[in-house]
Amino acid sequence: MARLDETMVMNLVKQGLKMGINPYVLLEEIRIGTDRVGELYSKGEYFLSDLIMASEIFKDVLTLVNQDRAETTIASYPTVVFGTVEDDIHDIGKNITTGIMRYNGFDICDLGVDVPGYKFVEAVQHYNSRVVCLTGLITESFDSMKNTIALLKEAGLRSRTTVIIGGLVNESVRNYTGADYWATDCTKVNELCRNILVTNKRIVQSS
Ligand code: B12
Repeated sequence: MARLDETMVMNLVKQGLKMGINPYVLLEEIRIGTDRVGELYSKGEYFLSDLIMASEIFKDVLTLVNQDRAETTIASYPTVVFGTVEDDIHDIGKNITTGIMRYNGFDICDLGVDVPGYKFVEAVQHYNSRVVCLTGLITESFDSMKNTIALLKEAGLRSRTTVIIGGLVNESVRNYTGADYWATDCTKVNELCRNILVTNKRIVQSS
């Protein structure tokens, strides 16, 4: 993956599936590869096109792995509303995260990028969702996250929704925006959502 050799990645994944390796283990390997691509980009060894290429390979792997899983039962959880917040168009991480979540059986309503707060509110109302995931990578996105959460509160939805933020975020951003959780590791979100949705737990209450 770090060499961006799509043919080799696809062949290895096919081989792994044939050998009965848990597809999630394969996906995790690929994700670690995408992190390596990110590091090489940060060092100036890779270009933006390489990052985009990595996300395309990841998408193809997800398609392959999901085909293989067509026969298995997919657990049914309430729809998770996901989107990159207003003014922000970064979606590589969002696409990887939603891909992994879909693979894990979550039904995702992906609103796309540059999503105004009211669209999240409408989607939560429409799907009766209990989890909202917001992606943001630029400083301006923190205000958009805060605004989205304020609109959820205004609509009377905040107490029954858990808001998880991801991207270039940390505890201070979580605190500033009023979100319940933050995560930069997309694999953590599955466990988190399962806990919230299956056990009906809302661990941090902020409204
Ligand atoms: C790729 C990229 C772009 C691409 C985006 C392409 C695309 N389709 O996404 C393009 C070229 C379009 C772009 C544009 C801009 N960018 Co840009 N971009 C990046 C870059 C290089 C990589 C981001 C990325 O995709 N990383 C890889 C993914 C996999 O990581 P990730 O998004 O963090 O996602 C991971 C986790 O966070 C998690 N995750 C993601 N979302 C969620 C959500 C939840 C709920 C959870 C649990 C987890 C989760 O899952 C992923 C895997 O673990 C970063 C620099 C960097 N090193 O981060 C700058 C960066 C984010 N960009 C930056 C800037 C400034 C811009 C521009 C304003 C540039 C400009 N002057 O025009 C514009 C903004 C346009 C806009 N309005 O949004 C700055 C932001 C600085 C800041 N603090 O504001 C950065 C940090 C670069 C820098 N050092 O200056 N950018």
